Amino acid sequence: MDLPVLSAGQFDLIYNALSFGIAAMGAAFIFFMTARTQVSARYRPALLISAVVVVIAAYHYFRIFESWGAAYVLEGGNYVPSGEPFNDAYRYVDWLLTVPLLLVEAIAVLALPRGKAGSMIARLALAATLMILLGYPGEIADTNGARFLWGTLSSIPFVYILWVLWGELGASLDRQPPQVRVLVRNLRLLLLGTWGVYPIAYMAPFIGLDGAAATVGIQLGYTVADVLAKAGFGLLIYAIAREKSIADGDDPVGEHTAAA
Ligand code: RET
Repeated sequence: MDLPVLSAGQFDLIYNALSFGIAAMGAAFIFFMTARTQVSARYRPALLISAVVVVIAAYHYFRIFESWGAAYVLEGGNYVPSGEPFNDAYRYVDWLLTVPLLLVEAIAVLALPRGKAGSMIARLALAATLMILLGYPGEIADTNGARFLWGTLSSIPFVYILWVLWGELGASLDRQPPQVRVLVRNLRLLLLGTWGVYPIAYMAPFIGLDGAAATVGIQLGYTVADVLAKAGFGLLIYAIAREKSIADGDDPVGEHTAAA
């Protein structure tokens, strides 16, 4: 899409949201790396994956932030396109790398037998790749018609992923220790609530928003959803890993096992 002219407020909103994205992902990286010692060895890989996801995101947010700054110049109180393109591909490359990793984390929580987990990861990762690759041509399309077509195609694997995860996370509740159940329920809601924001933000141009408002809606929506889907999701995974360590009688911090 061609970049629209933005008011100073609109430009700054996105500028600050992207800057917040860098800070949030960077801080989450430090947290996940240090929190690894608070869960038993079984759950450390999950925290490492969270750390990898947010560090990949911190890098991409830095690149998106730089690209956003270069794409506009201040002219007469408004921000007008500088002629340098804004590179939205950073987001899609980020998703290509991070969404499969998030799926691995979600599936790890299910505590499935090894063989079943492997095949589910393969199917969902393939669907996620299709979802992202089909969405990109729509993101950069010049017409709303093309945007709609690619968006619809991308929604097919999207619905499939959420359908499978929602069902499997629900079915796993019986296998979880009681104090973990509420966390897994919250994880399921967070998943649906944050993943659902992406297609809604993508649809901004269809719901009557003009060029400037649509651009702001898309960028703000993706950024908020990314912070919650990556850092927020990782925090819940951490909480689950911590509770499971305690339930397994293997709390490395010692507070709970000492009393037992
Ligand atoms: C697109 C295109 C329009 C249709 C749909 C989309 C879905 C994107 C999603 C992205 C999720 C990203 C995550 C990143 C976290 O690291 C591609 C916008 C359905 C669901 C979870």
